[in-house]
Amino acid sequence: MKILHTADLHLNAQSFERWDALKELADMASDNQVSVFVICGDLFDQDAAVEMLRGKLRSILGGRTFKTIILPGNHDYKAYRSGLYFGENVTVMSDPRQPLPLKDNIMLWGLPYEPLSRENLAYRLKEIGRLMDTACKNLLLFHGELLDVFYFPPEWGDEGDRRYMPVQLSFFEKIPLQYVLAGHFHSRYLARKIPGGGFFIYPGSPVSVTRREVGKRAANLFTVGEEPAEVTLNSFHFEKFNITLDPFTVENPVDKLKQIISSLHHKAALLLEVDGLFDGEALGMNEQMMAAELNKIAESYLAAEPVFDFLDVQHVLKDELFRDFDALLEESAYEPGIKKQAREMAIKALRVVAR
Ligand SMILES: [Mn+2]
Repeated sequence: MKILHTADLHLNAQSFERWDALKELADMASDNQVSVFVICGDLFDQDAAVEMLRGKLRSILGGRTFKTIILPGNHDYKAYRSGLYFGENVTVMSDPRQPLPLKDNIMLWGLPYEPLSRENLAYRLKEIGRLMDTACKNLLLFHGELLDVFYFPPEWGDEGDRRYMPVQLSFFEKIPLQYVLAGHFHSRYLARKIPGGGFFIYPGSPVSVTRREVGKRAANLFTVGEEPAEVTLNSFHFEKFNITLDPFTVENPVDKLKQIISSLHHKAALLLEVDGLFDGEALGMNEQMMAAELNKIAESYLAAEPVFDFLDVQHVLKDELFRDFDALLEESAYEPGIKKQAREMAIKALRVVAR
């Protein structure tokens, strides 16, 4: 039995690219003859959105050959009041003690988000574990933080510094389950083995929600009984590039930027940073021209104002003081790497006095 696993779509009324991502996932589930499509939390950006967006959701998930299972996350757990209709074949997992039996002896369990401490959560998991039949293949849907792997708040979405359903891999060790299908971790796809057997998988957000989610997005498309597997999506995402200028190479940053843009995914938005030092005379450009030129090329691909932190140091390169220093440095026996560092330090220092 095939399952497609995602989380953290953060649907709202404004961000159309997130709806496109949902559509892409649903089509992927159909094309791959998936039996179940699971969304492990934060399908909606906020509780209030659900009432407005249910109809649109039904139009994408309704009439499909697969079942869709939704787990409430920390952003939307208050929204799923009982009786809400999301479409034929769409189920919300709202009771941690009530599994959903699927074919081939597969049992789906869901732990909807609730503000639990680490200790209470460990207890809750033990309790669910006792209800599981070891003759079945048990899968748990979960939305929260895996403390073993990442403890670094920027890797989650916009969450502040609270802890959300914090677990450790060891919590699952003695529970008879084969997979923990998780959500909440946005940065990227991540799969870990649970000691004692089974996998814990974060698929990463399927569409960039914050600018920290850079690079192509992914999902987990796997067959029950086999290893989880990352699939790459063609959804909207941010791409971050940094160009560092070097006054001693002839490569023009304008050409480099053209290269970057020509290989940019059609749904990517660019975050650009250009820093370093350049020889304006050699390139025939001053700082203003450099900024204008780079802006002109990148303009229609930029997600935000580019960060330009470069300096034209042609006046230093021509200064007698620097040339004397550079000649002495050349004669010295230092490694090329050290020479390069020393040269840059000299340029930065001499900027202040060079004429
Ligand atoms: Mn979340």
